[in-house]
Amino acid sequence: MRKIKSSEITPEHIYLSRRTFMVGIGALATGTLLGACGQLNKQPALSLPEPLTPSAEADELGNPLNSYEAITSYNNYYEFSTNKEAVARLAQNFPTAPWAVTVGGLVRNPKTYDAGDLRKRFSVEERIYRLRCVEGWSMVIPWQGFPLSALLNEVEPTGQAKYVRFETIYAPEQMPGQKDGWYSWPYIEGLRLDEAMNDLTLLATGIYGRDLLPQNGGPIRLVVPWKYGFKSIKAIVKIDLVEEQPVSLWMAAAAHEYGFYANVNPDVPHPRWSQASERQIGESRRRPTLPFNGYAEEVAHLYEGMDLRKFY
Ligand SMILES: Nc1nc2c(c(=O)[nH]1)N[C@H]1C(S)=C(S)[C@@H](COP(=O)(O)O)O[C@H]1N2
Ligand SMILES: [Mo]
Repeated sequence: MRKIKSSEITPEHIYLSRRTFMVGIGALATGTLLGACGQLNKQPALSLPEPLTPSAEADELGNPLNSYEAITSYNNYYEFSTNKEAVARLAQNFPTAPWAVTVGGLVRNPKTYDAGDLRKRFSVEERIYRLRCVEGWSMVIPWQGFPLSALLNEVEPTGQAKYVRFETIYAPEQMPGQKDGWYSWPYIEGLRLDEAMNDLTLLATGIYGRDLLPQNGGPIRLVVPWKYGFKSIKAIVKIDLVEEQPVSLWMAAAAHEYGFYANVNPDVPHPRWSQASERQIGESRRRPTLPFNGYAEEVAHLYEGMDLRKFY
């Protein structure tokens, strides 16, 4: 895979001049250090499990799958680092078992599951999905997982439940990024109940036939393929059915830049950059971004009558 130049991407986190300044200085200092002692080249490659062969080599639109190596080495996971290429190493010893996932709130059958049991309880299938990051890059990933609707049907949301709220583990001793006071940890995300019940919405437990590695949000994470990647929250420990629209970590940090709905939409630019095109990691050309990331047929009906500009 071609190395990604940092100049090609617009980091999600640079929205504040103070922060831009600090990140700039940090990058400079690191660059000098690396230049002086060539540290980067000395680091041994992380050992990865052997990926299993997926059912297809491309998604339904013909886009090639990204390699297991690419998917597991270029990650957004602010609990570990804002440097995508540093996440895998920093997360490599993060313990993903045992792992409790508590499902509660406005449900008839609240329950705490072990993540390992979840994959036995619900039938895990392969789903090849495009992942589109709000920063303008994308990947095609063969996930293993089960529809979130299967879990929700088991806990039975009450008539009062309107939204689903997801919470990532809070473990600052193991996740150095959670000591960064700029963000309101833990990471929170949310979906409207009908979005959560849509068949595309997946709780993922694996990639390329292997258990999710920590850098990809192991042991269990959400995947909502028609929304920008930040909605696909990693390392989930809590799922609550609620009446009010949840406030996500990104809305708390910069509501005007990261809306609740965050449906992939080429016609609505991010306040600081266009969303009209994207680059699939591993390629150099840019391709046009598709409405709802190419899943309009499955999900556009969820937003009928809504002003999709307003609900960015
Ligand atoms: N808890 C948590 N979940 C997260 C993030 C994060 O920083 N923390 N980053 C999000 C973003 S911005 C993207 S693009 C995807 C990236 O998933 P990947 O690293 O598996 O490709 O995870 C999302 N889920
Ligand atoms: Mo992202």
